[in-house]
Amino acid sequence: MGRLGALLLLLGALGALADICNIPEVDSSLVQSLGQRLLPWMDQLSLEHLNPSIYVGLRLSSVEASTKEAFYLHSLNSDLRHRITLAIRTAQEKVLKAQTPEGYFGNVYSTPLALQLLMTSPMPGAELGTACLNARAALLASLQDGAFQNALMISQLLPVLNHKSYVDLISPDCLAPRVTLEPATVTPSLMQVPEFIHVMLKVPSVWPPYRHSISVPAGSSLEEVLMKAQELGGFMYGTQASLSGPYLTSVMGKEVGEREFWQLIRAPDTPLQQGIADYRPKDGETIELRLVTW
Ligand code: B12
Repeated sequence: MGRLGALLLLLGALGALADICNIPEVDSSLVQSLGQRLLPWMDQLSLEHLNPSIYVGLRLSSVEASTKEAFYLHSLNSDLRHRITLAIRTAQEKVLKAQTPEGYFGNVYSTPLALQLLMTSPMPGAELGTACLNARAALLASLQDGAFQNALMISQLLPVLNHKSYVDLISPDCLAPRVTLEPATVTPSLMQVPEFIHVMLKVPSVWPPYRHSISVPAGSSLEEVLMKAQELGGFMYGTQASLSGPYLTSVMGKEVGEREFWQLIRAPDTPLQQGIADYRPKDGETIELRLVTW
């Protein structure tokens, strides 16, 4: 037997092992009488009675409610655009209220998604255009400052800079020309002795409280500071992978409990806007890891 024969035999054997969920045919009069029970419901077209599941259930069956069906769909659609418009308007108003004097909606990292929402529909009577222009200017300034290093954050910003939002996924323009990306070229720096910085790392909420000055090459991330502290001894930490990067879950063996998290603070009391992998402390900074509830 050749290789092909062996492969077919193997696939056949696997197929024989596989089982499927098969519902044998049900008496059609039973299906019809079940469908008939929905008919009176399809006459109830008030907002509180309209139910998308009724329409979907019928459409995915072998029975139909003739003209009632089209009318029901029409009523559902008008109710749903109304509800969605209301929900979008409420969310848009909240986002606009959260604009900071610099132009961000919330902070720099919530602004891309906020802009995607604001782009989806016009708002009568609101200064939407100016608000979006201010947010765009603030984002571009942050982008130039190197604030966008996190893959998730970049992925939320890219559509905005291309005048797109997730709503465009409904009918993507697959034929629109796109530029092929090439990896960025990094010019190797001349052999330089790395400059070292000192970061004070403190964890007051454990006993005995931890407080040490950690020396790392300039440009290191907070995660590299934590690694160095662990390497030096007397400090321990643990992380969990997430879509935003490594999430700090334990410090000095203390795992977070229900609704608790290890907050990253720049002393005296500024919560960081980036995670341990992205935040790069400056020389002389004090970083506190604080166990808090949310
Ligand atoms: C809910 C939330 C939290 C909750 C998470 C609790 C929970 N178990 O649900 C709490 C309040 C604990 C939290 C903490 C922090 N958060 Co938060 N958080 C969010 C939020 C609103 C939603 C995340 C989510 O549910 N995603 C959806 C699920 C499906 O994806 P996921 O990957 O499984 O989600 C997990 C991770 O996102 C993780 N997580 C939450 N926040 C952060 C932050 C970082 C840096 C990392 C790596 C992981 C992480 O918790 C989620 C649930 O397990 C986002 C905003 C957003 N739009 O994404 C901000 C957001 C991700 N958080 C942010 C920040 C900065 C933090 C903190 C670093 C704040 C601080 N100074 O301590 C800490 C994390 C510290 C640490 N221990 O590593 C920023 C990240 C910005 C960036 N540049 O990456 C965001 C985007 C908010 C913002 N606009 O500033 N956060």
